[in-house]
Amino acid sequence: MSLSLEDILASPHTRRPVVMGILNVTPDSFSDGGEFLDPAAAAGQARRMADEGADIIDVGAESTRPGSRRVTAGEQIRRLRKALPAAVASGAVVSIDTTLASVARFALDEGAAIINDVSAGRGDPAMLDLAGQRQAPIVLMHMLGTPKDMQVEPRYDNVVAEVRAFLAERAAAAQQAGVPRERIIVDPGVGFGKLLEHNLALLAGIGELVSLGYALLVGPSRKRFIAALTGQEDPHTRVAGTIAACLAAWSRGATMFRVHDVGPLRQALAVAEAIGRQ
Ligand code: HH2
Repeated sequence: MSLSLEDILASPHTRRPVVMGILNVTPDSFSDGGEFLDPAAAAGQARRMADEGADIIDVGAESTRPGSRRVTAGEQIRRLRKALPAAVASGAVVSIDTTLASVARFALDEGAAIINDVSAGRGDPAMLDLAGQRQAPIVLMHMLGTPKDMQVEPRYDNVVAEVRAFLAERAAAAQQAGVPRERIIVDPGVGFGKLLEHNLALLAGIGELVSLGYALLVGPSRKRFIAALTGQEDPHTRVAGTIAACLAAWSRGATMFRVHDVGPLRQALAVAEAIGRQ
């Protein structure tokens, strides 16, 4: 059984791991672009991920891979029209992966419950106000620059301290806009303006981000840093590396995991959780 929204938000206290399955209705996502653009394929994938144990289905209609092009609100909504009801019908809680308030509003009206904003409310001045008005839980993610330029020489003096300060500031802005503290989820943004050393430092330093007191989500799924460590050039073959990153984050206090491969992570978490209970 997938968790309810309230159970999901309580995960930092209960330590029940929350798995967010990725549904990209895009032609150009880095690992699954074009696979689920067709409405029947999207519906099948939503059902499959829910069956495999996804608590949340994260539906996105714009790729944020390095160098990707922006997609207008109208085009995102067109892509979401069939995929969103299919995700809602899967029985899992649905989140909308967008930086545009008009797209998030459409998704909330269609049954989505969570906003996943990789710009942490900086992409659209109306986003945090929308989350506040609707009392919608919101994921605030760290990104250095924009998807267009984020991988061009990212630099930090202390990546963990800088990401921590950023997330604290954005969470305060969300609360200012009326989002209750317990409805804020923070995310270090693996791969968003980060070199290998930055991604590893952030995963190792998750405990310092957890100490902010918000639910913590990580999204290492199939990302490039795994290829840098293992030589796996095909993103579909990065499942084991994804699981290793999630378990490392879990052991340091993260409770929410955004992945493409729900079944394998669920199995790994079941074992890690059982050992942790001893
Ligand atoms: N990563 C991606 C997209 N959205 N949201 C959060 N909160 N955290 C992440 O790490 C994150 C995210 C990128 O991955 P993907 O959706 O697989 O690719 P694309 O952006 O190319 O669609």
